[in-house]
Amino acid sequence: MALLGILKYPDPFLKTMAKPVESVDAGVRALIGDMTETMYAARGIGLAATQVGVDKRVVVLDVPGDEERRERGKNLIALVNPEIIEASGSIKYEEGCLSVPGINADVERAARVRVRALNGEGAAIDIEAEGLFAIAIQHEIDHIDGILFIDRLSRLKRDIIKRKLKKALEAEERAL
Ligand code: GNR
Ligand code: NI
Repeated sequence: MALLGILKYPDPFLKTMAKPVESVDAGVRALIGDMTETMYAARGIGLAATQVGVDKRVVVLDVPGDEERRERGKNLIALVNPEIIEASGSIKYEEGCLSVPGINADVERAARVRVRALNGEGAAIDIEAEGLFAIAIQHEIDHIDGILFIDRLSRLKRDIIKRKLKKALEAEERAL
């Protein structure tokens, strides 16, 4: 397994619409393993292949439940070619993203989703999600569609965040 680099905004690759996986072969399983290791190293609850520069429809998630302490691997799941087949309700949650470091903002999404996908073994699965799990699934599917959570904010909020990110990037460049 290997740690992968996580692309950061404004890397243009983050806008890539990823391609469906044709078969969950050894290469895809290796990608899932590397993405899982990278997600844990970055202390994320999810990671999409697009964020590590791979244009395949693959995401990994490990979202802790309500009561349990964060136990690594307990809720680990890989989703290949995930599709939301039902969505209902609405929930607002303060999101963050490993590709947009230092920024948090409220995003409104469906409160419950039903998702069809292949798992890491290539088996068809159908899962129902709510709460933070549902939010994270939608956030990751957005990534493989080339969408960042800041793209879901109002124009005004997005522009303020973009200005802040641009200033942070310039300060970083001056420090070099
Ligand atoms: O680690 C993450 N936490 C998070 C919190 C609220 C909503 C979405 C997320 S996903 C994020 C990791 C990430 O950027 N995945 O793409
Ligand atoms: Ni993200």
